Amino acid sequence: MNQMNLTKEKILKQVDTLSAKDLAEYIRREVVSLEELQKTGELDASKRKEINKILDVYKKEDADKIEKKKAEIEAENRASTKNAELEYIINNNHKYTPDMIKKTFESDENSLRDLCGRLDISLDLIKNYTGTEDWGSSKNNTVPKTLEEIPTGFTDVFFWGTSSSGKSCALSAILSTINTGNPYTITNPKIRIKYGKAYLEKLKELPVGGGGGLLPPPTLSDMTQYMPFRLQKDGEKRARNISFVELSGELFECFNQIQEVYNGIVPDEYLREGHEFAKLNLLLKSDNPKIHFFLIDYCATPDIQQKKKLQDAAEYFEQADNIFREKTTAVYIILTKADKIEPRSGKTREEEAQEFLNNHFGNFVKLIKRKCGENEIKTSEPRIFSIGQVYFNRICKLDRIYADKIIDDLFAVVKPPQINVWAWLFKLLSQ
Ligand SMILES: Nc1nc2c(ncn2[C@@H]2O[C@H](COP(=O)(O)OP(=O)(O)OP(=O)(O)O)[C@@H](O)[C@H]2O)c(=O)[nH]1
Ligand SMILES: [Mg+2]
Repeated sequence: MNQMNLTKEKILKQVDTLSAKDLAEYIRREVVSLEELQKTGELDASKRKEINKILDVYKKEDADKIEKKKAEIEAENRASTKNAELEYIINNNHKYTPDMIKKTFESDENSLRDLCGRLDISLDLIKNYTGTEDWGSSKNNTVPKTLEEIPTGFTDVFFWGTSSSGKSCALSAILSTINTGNPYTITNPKIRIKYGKAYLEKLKELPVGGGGGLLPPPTLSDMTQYMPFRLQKDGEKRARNISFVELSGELFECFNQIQEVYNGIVPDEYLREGHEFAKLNLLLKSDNPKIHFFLIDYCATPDIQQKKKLQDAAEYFEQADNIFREKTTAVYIILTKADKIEPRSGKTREEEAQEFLNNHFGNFVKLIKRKCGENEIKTSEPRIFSIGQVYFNRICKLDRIYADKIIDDLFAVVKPPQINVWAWLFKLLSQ
């Protein structure tokens, strides 16, 4: 084919010499029309027929091109709608649970895979999610029922916090970090009743790294958990005996009722066996050394309720004076869900946290510090804590950095059990 750059006038002068293909091409490009060619009288019938044949092929090619383009645009639209949907879900993931996600993508595994890929979480966590996993929180054997039953030689570490403040998740992060075996070892203590064992086993399964793991479900309201275990650090000769106590969030309702309804007096029903308040009282009475972690929820809504409940608890601690006695060795205040703090420019997350605590929980923090000072109990400035990235409320990509800090605190405060030389000699001689 020649250059195909003739003007209409030139084409019309060369109708008999230009090929049918060239003429058809000029018609396709709308430089000239078939009628104009015919009017010159130079277009013979066979050439016209041939031009029409070529134009039919061109028409079909053009129609195919249009169809292809249309299909491409539709696919792009579909992808951008899907993309927008995935973006929305990612940015608002706290509004979803894993089962909602599972249902949304029931018949679209590709998008589910895409979503999990973008969040870097395991697809199986969503696919296998049932919401009814057994977390070993059967009501049997969760706490000792009498003073004699409380294992001796342990340091009891209490985790306080209103409902949903992150107690179970923090425990899971700490126990899973210990369970990595780096640089710690966790073993079962040799005690008759295996308190809270099934729950502890489940909590320590949260994977560090990889595609994330499942967080514990909300704890039943009437469920204090008592979990004794042995903790050892590489290079140390002896393990420490520790019991983690997850207190029920319901206790804070009790503190609130004591202040608001019962004029500061603990009602008899709270002291009956089986009541969460009675369980707490019993555990506080033991001779074991005690550490208390008070968890404050950065994300609690409405925050005012948490503030009120902590204030009521603080008033009760003042009056009952059974938390800051000599058996308490350390008290810490921890602001949970700190990954949700978005520091303003020039500020660190820690600074934002201090400001938040001063503005909202100043009285509570002051009271705890004062009581610790009066009783020579170890404490530190309130700290932040996070379990890592949380998706769909139940899936976590664990970041062990904050858990490691709490474990450091435990190693600093909890002493390995002393060897009783006389008991050891007696045992040796009586063998
Ligand atoms: N972003 C973020 N969310 C968290 C964190 N810790 C806990 N959560 C969320 O808070 C929810 C409640 O946490 P839990 O550990 O169950 O709270 P809890 O204090 O044990 O609650 P109850 O035992 O039911 O009173 C979890 O399901 C998570 O979705 C955290 O560090 N970061
Ligand atoms: Mg819980």
